[in-house]
Amino acid sequence: MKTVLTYGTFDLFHAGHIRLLKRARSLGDRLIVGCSTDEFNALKGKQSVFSYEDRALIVGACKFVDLVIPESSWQQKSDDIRKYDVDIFTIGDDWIGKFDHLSEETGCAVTYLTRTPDISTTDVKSAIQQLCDDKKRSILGAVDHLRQCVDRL
Ligand code: C2G
Repeated sequence: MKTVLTYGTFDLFHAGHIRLLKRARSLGDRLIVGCSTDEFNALKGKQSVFSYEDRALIVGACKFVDLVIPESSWQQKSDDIRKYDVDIFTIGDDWIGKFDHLSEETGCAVTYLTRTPDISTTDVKSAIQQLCDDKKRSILGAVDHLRQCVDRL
């Protein structure tokens, strides 16, 4: 039984997250995912749309995921690797090299998976913001048109 471990925020769950979890799971027989708590995200300078409870629920419902644990500190990785007897630590290559030290510390393999291009939670947030701005502009345009009509009465 090969155990794989990865971590992430997984906010506004998207295809990039799914592809990462699918490939991570294919490296072994069970996949454990450390989902960042809201407090830890604050430390990372991130604020999620969905709460930790909701993000953990969504990640846990993914068929590639066998167990979700809270991620509340940078230091917990080597403890988690020992606690869950992890064989492989993996994460997207936007973190390349950042966790190599875990293999020296724990003996587990460390591998980075290529990120899915052209999709990110930040992009999803900007797209939603754009939709809101467009809607607001059209409403303001309509109000302005109505005001002109009233002025002509
Ligand atoms: N990811 C990906 N392709 C994307 C977006 C994300 O493969 N287009 C991967 C990331 O590389 C990461 C995982 O999906 O492995 C989760 O991404 P985030 O939610 O952005 O996680 P992050 O905030 O980077 O947290 O201790 C490590 C941190 O918890 C990582």
